[in-house]
Amino acid sequence: MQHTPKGLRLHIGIYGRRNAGKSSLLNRLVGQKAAIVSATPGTTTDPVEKTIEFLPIGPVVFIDTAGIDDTGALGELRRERTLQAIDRTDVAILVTETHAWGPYEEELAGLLREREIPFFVVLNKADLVAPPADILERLTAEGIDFQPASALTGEGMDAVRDRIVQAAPEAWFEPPRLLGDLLPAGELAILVVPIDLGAPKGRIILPQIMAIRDILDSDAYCMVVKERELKDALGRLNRKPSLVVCDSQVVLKTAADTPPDIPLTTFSILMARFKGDLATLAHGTGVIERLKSGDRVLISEACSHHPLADDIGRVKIPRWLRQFAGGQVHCDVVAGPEFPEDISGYKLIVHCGGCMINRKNMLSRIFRARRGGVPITNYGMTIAYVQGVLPRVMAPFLCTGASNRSISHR
Ligand SMILES: Nc1nc2c(ncn2[C@@H]2O[C@H](COP(=O)(O)OP(=O)(O)OP(=O)(O)O)[C@@H](O)[C@H]2O)c(=O)[nH]1
Ligand SMILES: [Mg+2]
Repeated sequence: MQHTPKGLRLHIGIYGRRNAGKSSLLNRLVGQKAAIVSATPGTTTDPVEKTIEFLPIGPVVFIDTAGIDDTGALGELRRERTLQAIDRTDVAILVTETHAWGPYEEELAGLLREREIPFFVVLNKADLVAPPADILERLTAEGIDFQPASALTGEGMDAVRDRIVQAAPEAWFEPPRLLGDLLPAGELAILVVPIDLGAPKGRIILPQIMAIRDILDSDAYCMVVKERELKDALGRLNRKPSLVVCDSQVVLKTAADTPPDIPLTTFSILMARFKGDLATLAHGTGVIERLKSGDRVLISEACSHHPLADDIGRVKIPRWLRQFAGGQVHCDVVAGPEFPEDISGYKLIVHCGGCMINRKNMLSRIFRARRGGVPITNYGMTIAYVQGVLPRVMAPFLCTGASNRSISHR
């Protein structure tokens, strides 16, 4: 990631008056002394750039700037440099002391708005003075997001990081191909689509539709079969398919019916790569084997659907986990748009495929799990793991080198 060209990194600019704590904030965010901090106003003269890997966004450049309120002939030059830095800023952090919001901050907010650069305010030095109510009201009235924090004590820093992620444009979370990169033009894929009780009436589900579209975009083609017909379909072909993709629920049968030299994966695993971070989710499955009786697992679903009798998240996965642990595993199910704040105490998070949320949202959830030190995996990976076929369904990504990118670049 350190080799990512600067032009392909998200640029996060830090702006504000002299002495507001911009350089201190930079140092906190990058976890090292990248910029000089001192009580003398005007310490930072030229913009300081620091490139780092900032999860879940990926490679970023932080730009620390000179105070916008600098004076004198040199001060005017510094101010100019600061204003130039705005031109290369994708996300801005406006730093001010808690009680000091005024004309300079309004000017910066105006400039950022004018250029449609997403930004939020850090009300810094909250350890000294709590943000006054009138300033909070004013920011709220203007629709400006703010976060009280202290770059000195570290208070509020996680929230500042979350706000950077929220402010980052959607385009920075553009996904890799769903499967087109696994399938050369002119080649055939077989899609195994069971039509069971869970299948919606008269339709096939979104990941399957998306796969068909992506195959066509690759100038490749596909055959869609139910699991029962797969063997027969394979037998009729005079050339092997380049890829077989099946629904997780029939992965065991599909793996048995597909000769080992034909690459096989599941729709869930394609979606895990498309929506999230394949490597982290695959890594999370390692915990399943180590589960013990009494452990707690969080089952997280992004949407609230009406559970079926044999529901995957509520019935099947808890049952498998209990079998692995050889005893009671407490599974808490949370469903809906909110990912729980408190994940401490969980040994593992098993997330749904996330078909109803976007990549940015899914990556944020994975990031929160990582930050909380809780391994995370998803339904499709768990099913493949407990059925003993995870290495097989992950193999297509390992041999093509197409395994995972946490982000694609514009
Ligand atoms: N109490 C307290 N002091 C802080 C905080 N953040 C920064 N400071 C102090 O404020 C002073 C200025 O901090 P800097 O980080 O250099 O501020 P800056 O905005 O980069 O200043 P210039 O480079 O001069 O524009 C230093 O003495 C810091 O130690 C904070 O959250 N709380
Ligand atoms: Mg500074």
